[in-house]
Amino acid sequence: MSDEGLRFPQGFAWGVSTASYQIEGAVDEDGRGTSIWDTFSHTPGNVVRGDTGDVACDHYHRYREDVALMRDLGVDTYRFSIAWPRIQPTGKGPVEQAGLDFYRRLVDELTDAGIRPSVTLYHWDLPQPLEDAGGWMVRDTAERFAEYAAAVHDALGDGVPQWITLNEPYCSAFIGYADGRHAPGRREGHGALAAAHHLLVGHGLAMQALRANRRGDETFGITLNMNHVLPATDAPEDVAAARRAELLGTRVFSDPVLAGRYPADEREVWGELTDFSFRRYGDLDLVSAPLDFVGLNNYYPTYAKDAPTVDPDPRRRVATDIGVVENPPAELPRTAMGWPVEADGLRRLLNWFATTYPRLPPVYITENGAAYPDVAVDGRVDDPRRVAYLDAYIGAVRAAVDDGVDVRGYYCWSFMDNFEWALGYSARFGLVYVDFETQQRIPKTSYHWYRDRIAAARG
Ligand code: IFM
Repeated sequence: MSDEGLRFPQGFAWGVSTASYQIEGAVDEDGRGTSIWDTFSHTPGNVVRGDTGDVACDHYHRYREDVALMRDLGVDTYRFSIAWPRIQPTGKGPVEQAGLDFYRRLVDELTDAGIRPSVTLYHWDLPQPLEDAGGWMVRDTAERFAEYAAAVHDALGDGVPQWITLNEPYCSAFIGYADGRHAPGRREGHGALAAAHHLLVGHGLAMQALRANRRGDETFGITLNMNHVLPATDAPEDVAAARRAELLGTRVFSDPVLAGRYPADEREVWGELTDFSFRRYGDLDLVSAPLDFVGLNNYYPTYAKDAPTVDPDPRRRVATDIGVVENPPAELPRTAMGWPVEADGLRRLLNWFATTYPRLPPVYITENGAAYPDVAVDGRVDDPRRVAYLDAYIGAVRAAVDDGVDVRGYYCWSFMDNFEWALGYSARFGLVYVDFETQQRIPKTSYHWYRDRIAAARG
């Protein structure tokens, strides 16, 4: 490709992403409380090989080495999350200064390295005492979240230009409270929809608190995970299945936040499970207050096929059991997660996003990347499939920018291999390989490639 074809608009932000429980370790240090992921991962049968985040990448102690690697990578920005139980060990009440001090050291280290911090306030590590009191199924958790958000912003607001309230509320609500494959591991029907709503209320309340205390030119937003959805075939039942998949995977969150409406078809799909009585007058205004940006996490497209619901009895059916299976074209390659690789899906998604929501604020791709079974040989890790994946997806972002979508930045998931939730350490997404026995970091071929790609994009 010509040099011109590789360029991105001036000021486009290049970054890498991680999340607290996936990398930090040090779960018992400096007054940190227990999160739902500590409990979940320590419960036999929940995580592959019984892995936990107890040590993870030991980033809590090695953050200086990690920031030095980011500096050499040449990124503009680093997206990380704050562990709520480090700040409020029980999820409410006074803050734990030692926890805040860690993040202050990290923010300072990044700033000294010329890297802008981007903070996600909630990337799934809910304090366990809040879960014991009902978790996201109860509204009180949303109120506690806003208090916590305000406390973190008070302490770090002067050093952090970008703030994200929630990461992927879909996963918190539906994988956590419907499928039960993620913490807190519950299988609720009605409850998962209430959890989805309370997460959005938490976002709205936190936005209010953050905006009220804006220090300068910080920007505030939310990150949603979304796939572009197509029917697997032209059959009318698959077209209808695609609409349901889009509702569950995307519009449950994006319609209230970006259009100030609840999805029109939600009652048709879930009316038997819930009367939506957990919603209060005024919630939509709260949830849809303007954002400075929206973060979008995308890895693959969804090809939806109609299928019978797993449980024919609506009283037992979980909210994700909507009669859809994923059925991508067989010719698409897959990552180690089994996810189909099709970069054009990201371009389609960005165009769909901009067309569906005319009030769409600037977009950041806050996560995109791929897991492959990397191995270290003689101190080197060669990962050509990740390079090809990133090359194609970054190309798709550039194409969407050319289409007129206002995309302002791209964060690769992930900076380094880490604890991939229920898959433990078995799925590697990093640009940097981590030997979990020795904690040695080895920049992969993709790390060097990304450094060069960023330089070419800047021109
Ligand atoms: O590792 C996760 C991350 O925590 C949230 N988004 C998807 C990633 C890959 O599964």
